[in-house]
Order: sequence, then structure tokens, then C-alpha cells
Amino acid sequence: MKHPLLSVAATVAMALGGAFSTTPATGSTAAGQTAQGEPVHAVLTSPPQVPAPTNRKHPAKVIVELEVVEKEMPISEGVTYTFWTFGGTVPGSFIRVRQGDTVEFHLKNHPANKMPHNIDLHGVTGPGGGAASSFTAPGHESQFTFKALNQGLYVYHCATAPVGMHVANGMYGLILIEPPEGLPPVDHEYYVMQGDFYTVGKYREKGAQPFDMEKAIDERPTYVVFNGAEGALTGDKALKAKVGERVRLYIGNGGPNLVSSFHVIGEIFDKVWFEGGTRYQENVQTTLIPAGGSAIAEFRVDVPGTYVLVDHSILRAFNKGALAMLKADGPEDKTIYSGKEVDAVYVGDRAEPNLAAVSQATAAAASGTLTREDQIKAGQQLFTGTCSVCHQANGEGLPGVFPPLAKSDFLAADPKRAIDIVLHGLSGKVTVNGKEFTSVMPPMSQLNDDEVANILTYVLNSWGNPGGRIEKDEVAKMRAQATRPAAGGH
Ligand code: HEC
Ligand SMILES: [Cu+2]
Repeated sequence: MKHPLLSVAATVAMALGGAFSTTPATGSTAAGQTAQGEPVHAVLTSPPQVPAPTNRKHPAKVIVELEVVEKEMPISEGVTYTFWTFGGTVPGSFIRVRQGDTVEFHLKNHPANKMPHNIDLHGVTGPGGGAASSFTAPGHESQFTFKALNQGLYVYHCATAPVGMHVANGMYGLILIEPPEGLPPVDHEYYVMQGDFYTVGKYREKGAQPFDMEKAIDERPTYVVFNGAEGALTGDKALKAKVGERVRLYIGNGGPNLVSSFHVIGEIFDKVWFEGGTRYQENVQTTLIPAGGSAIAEFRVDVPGTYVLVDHSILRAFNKGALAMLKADGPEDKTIYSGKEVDAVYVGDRAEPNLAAVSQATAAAASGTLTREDQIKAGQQLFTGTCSVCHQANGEGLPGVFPPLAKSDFLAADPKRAIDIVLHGLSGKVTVNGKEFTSVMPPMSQLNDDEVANILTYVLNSWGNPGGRIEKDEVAKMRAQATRPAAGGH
């Protein structure tokens, strides 16, 4: 209030605000509404489920009870991470209320937890979005009440210091504040939220992985995933729909650092309520979701198949985990799409949900009981989607383009040389089984030492190759000797 005249003008504008408002979408009309009827207990859901519409024609008092749970869960096959969660899942429980509702919010911090937490809901009008009123020590509960003034899809997150660490550990979720008339009905509503994670170990390095604050500050995530884990929504856990059905995705981005270029491979969004707001855009390929932001995307499934949800910053999808699936059953429509379904090559090892043998092999390696058979099984699963892309699943390669690994005399002549080929790639002329190849194999430097050892042991013991075994230490030694840049080719 520096200037008296300005402050008078502001007061007048505020007083007139309600009267001028013609659209029910803004907050001011909801401000005067009072809760009617008995208080309602909000039904919260775990991702990817979304609570049913409120189907209410009047504002109500809604009681929300959310518990913070710190727990170790898988972040990738054979990799665990200690997540801090709202409701036991990452992202946290989905909350659904109606514009004009009065929300009595209870935040509980489980007594077994180690850290204090609070909650900042972006759908709350008030200091800190509730954070200032919800600081809660382990074994305690806080309560505050807010009016849901503005409709929209809002992120909520923990805002306890160090905020970045709390968010990086998975402390975020979505709250939908429905417009008074509700949203148009659809066949399926799903809850998908992206997050970036920072572990001390490399991508897919097995075991319990601690948080790496330095990587987080540098914004160099080890994992970028949907719904808290690589593979949370692939294979048997894929989202489902049938041809002809309408699907609505409530998509959030918890960050803490990255912006998401959200895309569904093979679909076009009929509508996107961009930024989780009131208006929608139509016919969208990729929608940008800021950290701490959201979008609602809707599409009709016209042909059957597997649709792949990705962050189109595409290395995040194929090398950091930001890949989910929606599987649609139903009759084909050749007038829309001709066929050849599920591109296993495109989707890579995520097409096969089962990487269990890989973690078994890692566990066996840790306990010193790793057998050649363990390695072969793990290697087979890793070969799919990595080497099979070029050398084919049966190891036969493609004539004139990719040399065979099956009965390869080149491989048999010096099996250890294959370690170098996988780590650093191969180019120039090679002769395999009497046929010349002058092509380029890129370095597979994203694979860790275990993975290279297992894949090569599998190759050596398949398709009539001479057998034998490659050990992790041999790979480590070869990697350390590298004079060429790991991903440079040449
Ligand atoms: C992007 C395609 C591609 C991928 C993926 C790929 N390779 Fe290759 N690979 C090639 C090409 C091309 C050559 C021949 C290079 C040349 O002409 O100099 C080759 C050569 C080889 C050779 C030596 C020749 C032979 O047939 O014995 C081995 C061994 C080999 N690859 C193993 C692997 C393994 C194991 C993987 C998975 C970790 C893999 N490759 C992934 C394309 C690929
Ligand atoms: Cu927290």
C-alpha cells in the first residue's frame, strides 16, 4: 500500500470483481458458496486409478485424510529406492472434489517415518497452499480447511526443507477440482504422473539405491519414470481400453527438475486441457507439462494395439524409463490402419515385462553363487530389445546388413573381443562366415558390466556357438582400458 490512490483503486476493483465475472470458471463465484448437506469423506485412489466423479450439484464439506508413508519400493527391476509418499504410492493418492467445496484436510505422518512433512496444494488459495498450516512431525496429524475456489487439475507436493529432496523422493500427486457441472463422461479415466529420480548408482544398477543430492542439483536424473517406477505401467500393468472407447488421462509432472514433452505414440489427443486449466486445445500430438504442472488429455481409441506413453525427450523414454503403455483390444479397422501390431523393436525390452531373471542373476552374483545358467537366462532377456533389434531374436542377423551371431566364426575366433565390440562398437570391414559386412555397430555403452557379461554369455551359449562364459570383471577391465570415448563411435 505505497500509494493511497492505487490502494483505493484496488479495493474498488476487488469489490466489483464478483459482479463482473461472467464465467463460472474463475474463483470469485465459488467464494460465496457455502457447503450443503452432510460432510462427505473423499475417496482417494492409488495411481493409475481415478476416483469416480463427485456427481454433486451443490458444494459440500469434504473431509480428506492423507497419510505420509516412507517406504522402500522398486524403481526398476531389481532396484529399490526409499520413497517418501502421500498415501503409500508415487504419485500420491488422487483427490477429487468439486469447485465450491470446503475441504477439511487431515495430513498424518506415520509414526514409523523419520522426517517431518507438509503439503502444498496448488489448488489452494492461501499462504503456501496449505504448507504453512500442515507441518507435521512423525506420529502427528495436522488439519486445515480451504475452499476450492478454482476448478482445474492441480499438483500437490511436500514443501518441507530441503524441498527438492522431498519432491525428488516422490512427494507429489494430483487433486482435481471439478467444474460445478462436472466433466463430460468418458469410458476410462487414468492417473499418470511423471517424475525424475536421482540415484547414486547408474541406471538399472541393482540393489537398494540411495538418493544423490549432487545429481539432483545438477539436474542429471538417473531415472525419469511414470508412476514412480520403470515398468509401473507396462506389460501386465499396462493401462487398458477397448476400441471405440474414450480415454481421459490426468497427467501430472512432479519434477522436481524436468519439463515433460508428453506424447502417446500412435495417438492424437482429441482434446488437451493444457496446463490443467479451463480451456482445451484440439488435435494435439505432444503437450508440454511443466514441473509442478498438469494436463488433461482425451482421445478415442480407433484401432487395437499397444500405445506407448513417453516423454518425447526421447532418451528419457528409452534410456531412463519414461515409458508406459495403453493396450487396446478390439476389432481392427484396416481403413484407419493396416496392421502389423506391437512394434517390439521400437518398444525394446519393455515389450517383454519380465526381466526377473536379470535381478536373479544380480542377486546370485552378489552372493557369489552366479552360475553360467543364471547368466544365460538373464542375458536372453537383455538380448531382446537390445541386440535383437539388429542381429534378430534368432541371432541370424540380416543378410548384407547385420552379421549373424549364430555360428559366427568371427565370434568363435576370439570371444573376448566381443566385449570390446559391445562396449565400443564396431565399424569397417568384417568377414563373418565368408560374407563381408561394412557397416557400423554403435557402442552399447548404456549397458552396465553385469549386463554385457550376461548378454555375451547368452550369445556364446546359443545357436550353435562354442559356449563359455564372460565375467563381469572382464568387462570392467575392458571398459577401464577404453581410450576411445565411450559413446563417440569413430
Ligand atoms: C544397431 C544395430 C546393432 C545392434 C543393436 C547391435 N549390433 Fe552387433 N553388429 C552390428 C553391425 C552392423 C555389425 C558389423 C559391423 C561392421 O560391419 O563393422 C555388428 C557386429 C557384431 C559382432 C561381430 C560380428 C559377428 O557377427 O560376430 C558381434 C559379436 C556383435 N555385433 C554383438 C552384438 C551384441 C552382443 C549386441 C547387443 C549388446 C549387438 N551386437 C548389438 C549391428 C548391431
Ligand atoms: Cu516431505
